[in-house]
Amino acid sequence: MKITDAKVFVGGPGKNYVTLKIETDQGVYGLGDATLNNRETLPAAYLKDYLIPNLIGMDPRNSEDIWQFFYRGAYFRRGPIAMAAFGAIDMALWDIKGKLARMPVYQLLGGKSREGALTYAHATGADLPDLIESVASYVEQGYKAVRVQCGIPGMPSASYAVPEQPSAGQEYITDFSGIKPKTEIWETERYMRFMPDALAEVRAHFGPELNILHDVHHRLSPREAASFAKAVEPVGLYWLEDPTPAEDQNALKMIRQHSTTPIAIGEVFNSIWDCNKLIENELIDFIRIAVTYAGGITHSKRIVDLAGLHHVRTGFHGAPSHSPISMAAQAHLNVWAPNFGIQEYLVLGTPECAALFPSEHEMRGGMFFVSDAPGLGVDFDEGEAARYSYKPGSHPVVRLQDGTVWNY
Ligand code: CS2
Ligand code: MG
Repeated sequence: MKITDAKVFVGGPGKNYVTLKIETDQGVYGLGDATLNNRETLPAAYLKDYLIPNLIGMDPRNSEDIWQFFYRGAYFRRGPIAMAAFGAIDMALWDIKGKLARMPVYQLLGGKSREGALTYAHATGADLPDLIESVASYVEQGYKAVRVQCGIPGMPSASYAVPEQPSAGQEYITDFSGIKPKTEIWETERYMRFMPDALAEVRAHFGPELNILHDVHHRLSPREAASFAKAVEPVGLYWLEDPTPAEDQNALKMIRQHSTTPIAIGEVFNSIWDCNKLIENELIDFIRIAVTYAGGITHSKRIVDLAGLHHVRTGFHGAPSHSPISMAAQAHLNVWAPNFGIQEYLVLGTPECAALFPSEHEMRGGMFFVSDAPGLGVDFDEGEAARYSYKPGSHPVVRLQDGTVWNY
């Protein structure tokens, strides 16, 4: 069996999804997602210029060997661009494998450990009443877990993930006006004074059952993060995400020594070598990798297995930049993983998105249920894809009030 062709498409409704389609001499094809938010053309070029010419002629069933060939063969290993490109190939090969076996991918991983996967939504508010309204709307829809982000009084611009206008109903979004980013102003002291009380109010309002998550988005120093994690202990967070920038992994020791608030990290990691020490030293509680830029199912499964040995559960990244293909790959891992925790899930269910990526996977009552279709269970309509093309966009860049560049 041989790979005969592979194509890359960039574009989608409100997103620059990078979709890979691998074709074989047996008529079976596989789909993968290489979307690296706001850097989408790069994994696409890596695939087209370096990987696809080597892929043609390979046996698609040898997904492990193909992964090793690209990873070791590149010499310059790791990095989000390369790993997203390998990730898309790997997903597509598992898709093909499942279709050949006439089984959903979760069966090839070891079958179902649970029926559905707990997911969390993003609630945001320009202020606390606005946030409570946003959380309430998700609770009404049946969500049992919600990530909460709130505007900080007196902060000159909306903080991470908070819309500029109250009740604007918008997520933090990529700004598609071009590649020059907007500036967001950040003030740690105001955040530290306001946020623990705001989280306590959300807890008081919704009671003990709701799983409340919060994302610091890398903004604090180790000492500040330790103090914050301690201050929010009475709230009983499901997790505190990215309290410090993830490069300095010693910072996590400081947090651990001062608090038992569960810590989630890893959305910017792209290999097991970025998180093996954090996992082995049991400095985190949830690993936030994404199957896209952590090298696909093959490599992510290695990370999940290592995490399982150390009481670390999964909490895969599921920002809106993930296409339904990588969300499906994660859903198959989620129903299988013995150490599954939660899945970040943003509403992808627009009619345009469903038309581009038809699937029978189902989101119901805050849980994601994977379909029994063979492979990943998501298709890709090339006719629909022709409607879209790449649009340059950017995240904001963060500065302190004096102009110092800070962490987005
Ligand atoms: C965020 C991400 O979902 C999350 O937890 O931290 O959405 C992050 O801001 C984006 O993926 C960046 O592209
Ligand atoms: Mg995050």
